[in-house]
Amino acid sequence: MSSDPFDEAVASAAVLEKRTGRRSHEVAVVLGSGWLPAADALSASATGEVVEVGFSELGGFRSPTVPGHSGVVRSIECHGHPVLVLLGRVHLYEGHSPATVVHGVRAAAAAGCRTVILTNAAGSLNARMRVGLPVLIRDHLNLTSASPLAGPPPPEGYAGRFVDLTDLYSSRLRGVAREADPSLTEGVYAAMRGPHYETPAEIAMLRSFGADLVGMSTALEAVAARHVGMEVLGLSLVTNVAAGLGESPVSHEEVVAAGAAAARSVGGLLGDVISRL
Ligand code: 8IG
Repeated sequence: MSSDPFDEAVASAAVLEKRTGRRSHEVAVVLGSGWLPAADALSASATGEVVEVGFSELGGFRSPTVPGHSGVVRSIECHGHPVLVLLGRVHLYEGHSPATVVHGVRAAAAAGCRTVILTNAAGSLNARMRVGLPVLIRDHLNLTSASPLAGPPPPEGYAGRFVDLTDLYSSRLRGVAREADPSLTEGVYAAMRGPHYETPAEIAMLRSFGADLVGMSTALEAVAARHVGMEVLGLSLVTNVAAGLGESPVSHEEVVAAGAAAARSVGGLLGDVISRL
């Protein structure tokens, strides 16, 4: 296989076309920890055939090692839109390169998607953003020290590496999401490398930086999506209060449980947003 990540994405998209029988997809949804039950709620509302393809069949994908992340891509028809649902992602903290972390987003773009909905579970630094609530990402702080655009310049036919990130989390799409749910609030997402959670001092620092949410994903995928011209919507599900702000230590089990509890409502939200695209 070619070692160029953009070529690998095109190769994955070709397999997707063959296996799903759908020539092109319009929307990609990347599901983070806790969002798996929401994907099932979304798939249940799909019309037409639901096709699943394992990451291992697609080339360029790696199998997730985190509970709550399966490794399949689902192709569904949702409110007339062909949608690729990526169930599970991989993270820098699993030892992967930035290029591997964003492979799914680049493959979705190569498969025709012009819109990507990036979901994640996050800790909250803002008392208004309570456990169980979905929050729109308004902007991010990429504190991972990594970029999917580091390395050789992108090949011929792609934008250059110096990508503008103004309005990265599309204000238009945030407006669409608020039409679906007017109670949605917006916040700034701080992306950390992890996998350890923060110290209370680090959380105090992030608050002073203007962060409302903290997690270990999404930022690199958003940058890669913008680079290939996709419009990005980011949705965090608050699953814990950040370190030092709540009564209990942070645990991954609490993340998965909060996701399961919110599954139906956030699954409905995804479908509602897609129906308005
Ligand atoms: I869910 O509190 C989730 N992911 N870094 N800190 C970091 N990542 C997270 C947290 C958190 N909660």
